[in-house]
Amino acid sequence: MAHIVLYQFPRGPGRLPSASPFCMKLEAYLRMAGLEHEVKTILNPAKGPAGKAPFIELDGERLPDSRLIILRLERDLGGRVDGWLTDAERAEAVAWQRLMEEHLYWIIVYSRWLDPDGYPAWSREMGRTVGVPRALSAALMAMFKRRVARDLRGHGFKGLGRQAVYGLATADLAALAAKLGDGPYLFGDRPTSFDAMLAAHIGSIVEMPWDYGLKTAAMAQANLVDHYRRMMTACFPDFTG
Ligand SMILES: N[C@@H](CCC(=O)N[C@@H](CS)C(=O)NCC(=O)O)C(=O)O
Repeated sequence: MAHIVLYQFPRGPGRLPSASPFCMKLEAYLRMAGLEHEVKTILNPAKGPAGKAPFIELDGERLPDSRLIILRLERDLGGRVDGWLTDAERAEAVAWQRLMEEHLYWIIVYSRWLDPDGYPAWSREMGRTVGVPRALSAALMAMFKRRVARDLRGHGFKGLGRQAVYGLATADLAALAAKLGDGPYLFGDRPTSFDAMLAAHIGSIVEMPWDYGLKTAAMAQANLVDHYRRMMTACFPDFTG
C-alpha cells in the first residue's frame, strides 16, 4: 500500500475541512478511494513543488496539483473513483472542471479578497484559522491582497465591479445546478472526483460565516447545497453533526 502524506492549509472556517476547494477536493478523493493518508498542515505553499497547496508525498516523491495527483492515483491504482465514467462523461467532466476550478474558483477568491464587504470578515477568519499575531497578520494580509489583486487582474475580473463578477458566478452555479438536476451525483448514482470538486466549491462559498452576493446565489440553488451536504456526510462524517 502506498504511503501518502497530504499537505494542506489549516482547517476551517468552522467545520469546513478546508477553505481551499483544491485541498478539500483532494482530501475527499483520498477518502473516497479508501487510501490511507496522513495530513500535514502547512502555511506556506511556496515550499511545495508548484508553490501551491495542496501537494502530496507518494512513497517519498512530492507531487503537485490536485488534478494531476488524482489523475496519477487513478491511473496507478486502477480507477478507484472515476474509472467507471464513459469517455463522453469524462470529456464533459473536463469542461465542468474548467468551469469550477478556472472560473468559479477565481470569483470565490474575489469574494474573499476584493469584495470590500468580504475582506474584513475573511481577514478575521484567516487570523483565527492561521493563528498569527494580529500585527503580523495585518502586514501579511496586505501583502497577499496585493498578489491576489494582481492575479485577479490577470484573469480579467478586477475591473468588472462586484455585481458583474457575481453575475458571472450566478451563471456558473445555474449551469451546475441544471447539470446535477435531481440526481444524487453529477453522473448518476455514484459520486466521482468531480462531485468532490463541486462539493468543495459550494462548501467554500456557503460555509463562510458572513453574508455576501455569491453566498446568496449559491444558497438559492437548493440542489447544489443538498449535494454539498450529501458529500460531507459521505466523505467527512467526522466533520459533520
Ligand atoms: N491547480 C492547482 C491549484 C491550487 C491552488 O490554486 N491553491 C491555492 C489555494 S486554494 C494556493 O495554494 N494559493 C496560494 C498561492 O497562490 O500562493 C490544484 O489543483 O492543486
